Amino acid sequence: MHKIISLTGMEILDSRGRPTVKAICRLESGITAAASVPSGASTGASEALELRDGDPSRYRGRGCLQAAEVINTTLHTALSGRVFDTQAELDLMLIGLDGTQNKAHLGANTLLAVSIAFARACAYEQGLPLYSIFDSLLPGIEAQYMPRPMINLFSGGRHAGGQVAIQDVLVMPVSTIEMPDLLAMTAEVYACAAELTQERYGMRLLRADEGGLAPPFTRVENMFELAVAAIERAGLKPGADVVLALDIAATQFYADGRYNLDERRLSAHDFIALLAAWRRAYPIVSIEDGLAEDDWEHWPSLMQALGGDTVVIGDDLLCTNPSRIRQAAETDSANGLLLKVNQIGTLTEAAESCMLANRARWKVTVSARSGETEDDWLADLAVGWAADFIKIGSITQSERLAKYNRMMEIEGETGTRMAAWAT
Ligand code: 2PG
Ligand code: MG
Repeated sequence: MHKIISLTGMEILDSRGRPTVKAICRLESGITAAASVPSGASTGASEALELRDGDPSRYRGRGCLQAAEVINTTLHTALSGRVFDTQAELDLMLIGLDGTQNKAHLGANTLLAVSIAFARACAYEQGLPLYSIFDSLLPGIEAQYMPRPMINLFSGGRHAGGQVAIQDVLVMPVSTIEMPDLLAMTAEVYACAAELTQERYGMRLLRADEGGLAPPFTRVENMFELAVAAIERAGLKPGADVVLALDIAATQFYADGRYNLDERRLSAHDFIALLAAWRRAYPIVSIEDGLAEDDWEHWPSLMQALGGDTVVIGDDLLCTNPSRIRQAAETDSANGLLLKVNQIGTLTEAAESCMLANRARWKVTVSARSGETEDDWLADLAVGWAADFIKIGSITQSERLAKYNRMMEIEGETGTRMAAWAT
């Protein structure tokens, strides 16, 4: 039983210097907890909507003063003085108060900030770590292992000004089961990649939104070659010590039925063949958004070509939305869910998405957004929901490191390790 006494909203700034929302939840016991929400750049068309002010004279329309006001007035008035036994009770009330399919009325940013602030307040009240509270939202899920991080190395697309079409090349150290080793290996690969960038492109380092490196690659393949070279320079073996994961974010370069990659204009069929060729040529283990979000017709072919030995992840395709996940499972369009809680707007709905992915025996990757805050709840969520992977961004910049550091804390506290990597 948790009685809310007050809700407070604030506009704060995210890692891109753009406004986002923080909520503070106070319970009758005097316990107070806050939570901040992130925001994407390569957003899926089916994502729940953020409430933004739209006043062009302030943050180019991106202000969140109205969102803060919704928490201070509408949500505070409706929820304070009420008792909630479970997170689901609170979330259902938030969903009901909004009353739309895509949170267009009150905003997914306001609702999620309150949803998570309440979860954290409940954790404090019971003297439990936040991951235990998240764990209790998904009954039957035992967090046996820590999620394995896939870590941003190079960026293009919407995260780096579009110098190359593909959005992210990530590295995933696999020859360790401990976070401190994994981060040390990644730091070395990142340092080697930075040196190589300087040698080959003769430029000072430019960082993308998630802290990845963003040299002026002229072809997509240069990204993979440089990633492999960086792994080798770090004294590690590509494929055995460190593997690659890709976020193609294909929606961003799809138009009129064609995938427009540098000078290439490919049909879905040819693009799938190209992805399969990359998969053979480089140590790639997972491919996210390999096709556009509405190219449902071709996702089953992508799965047939790659699904046997590759995690075929839907991000914009699925938008953490239970109905899209059901559709993808029925049509065998993916075998991996990218789970971003703010794509749907409450913890309870995201938990349903996670449960559906588990039921379909998919791999689950809990993911940050390209615009993040210093809040670290994402690490607890990934652990509590027993995700296979966690995607936070590069190992630079405090909005990312807050989560990596929290992962190390949880590993230390619980003694849980990552599952040994099976090839
Ligand atoms: C993605 C995310 C995180 P954004 O596409 O997976 O990398 O990006 O938050 O911009 O949607
Ligand atoms: Mg993505």
